[in-house]
Amino acid sequence: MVDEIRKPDRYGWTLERFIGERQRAFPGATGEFTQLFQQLELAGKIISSRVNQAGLAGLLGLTGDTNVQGEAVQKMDVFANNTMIQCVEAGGQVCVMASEEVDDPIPIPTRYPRGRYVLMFDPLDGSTNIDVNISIGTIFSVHKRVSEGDDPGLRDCLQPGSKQLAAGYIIYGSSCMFVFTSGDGTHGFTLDPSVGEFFLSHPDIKLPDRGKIYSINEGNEQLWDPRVRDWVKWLKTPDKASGRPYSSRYIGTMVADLHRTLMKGGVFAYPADAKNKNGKLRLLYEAAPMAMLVQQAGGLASTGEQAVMDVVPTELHQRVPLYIGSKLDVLDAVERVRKS
Ligand code: FBP
Repeated sequence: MVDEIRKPDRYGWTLERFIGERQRAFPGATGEFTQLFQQLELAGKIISSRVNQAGLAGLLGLTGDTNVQGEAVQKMDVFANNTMIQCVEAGGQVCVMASEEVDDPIPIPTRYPRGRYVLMFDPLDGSTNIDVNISIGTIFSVHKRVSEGDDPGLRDCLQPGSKQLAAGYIIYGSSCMFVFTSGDGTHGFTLDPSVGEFFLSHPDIKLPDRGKIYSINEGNEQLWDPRVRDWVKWLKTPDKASGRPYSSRYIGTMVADLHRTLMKGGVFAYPADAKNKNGKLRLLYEAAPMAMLVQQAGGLASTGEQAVMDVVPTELHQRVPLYIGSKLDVLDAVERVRKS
């Protein structure tokens, strides 16, 4: 099965066909999973087209509101958030959603059927880069419903990353790509706007065990724990044998920094610091989905103390420190920053 997929004709394998083929391999598959991905795909296409025209469509700039994270809300954040909800809520595959832009779990209107999946997402990651035409993205995580009865909600959202059925991101960059995993490798699809379809372009992405790039906001250096400072200093210290010094690359959009890390290897980090006691990135719809994607591509994701996928969430918008990327680079980081 996988070998056949590795040899696809690029223009023959759309995202929909790829997922459909896989679903057919599952006894009892109902097609609901494929339908959910069709809705995510549609949301990605709509957001991509609007991102490309944001300057013309009056969608740049702030709304004047502040979200649950205490961040100024961008007009495109609202557009992307509404688009995700509207593309998914009526399909009948999802029982509850959660978004970075919404305080509480998002119920499915009672006029629509509820399904067995839970969808959590960051509708537009990299808000600070929207207005300056730098790559941004949408991140999503899919779980199975755990609650029974008529009231799906927070309990269905607060599941560890290891329980994810699927995870992915859509990057709006020089090209628009849909990168996802459903636990059987990480695969990338590129949007051909002239056809309006995502085509398989990066089957079975694999990170090198060690990279040459480190990615961290060094502007926070003074706020870091001395162990983190020492680790970054170590990465910059020349040592031929271990390929140091590493090069520094930091875009400031997690999706874009992780996409580069998936393509080229290396390590991305957003540690805890004196200002962000638990780091900045959110567990359920940023760190956990990225952890599943990277692990399925042969890499690792740690909080510095434990695997990101093992963190049991207690709050919808909780944050975690993050060290993620090539296996050996993340192990080097953890060895140096670990407290316990
Ligand atoms: P949102 O834009 O979705 O709030 O995401 C947070 C984020 O922008 C990440 O994409 C990025 O990695 C990080 O914050 C950048 O933070 P900083 O500007 O502190 O380096």
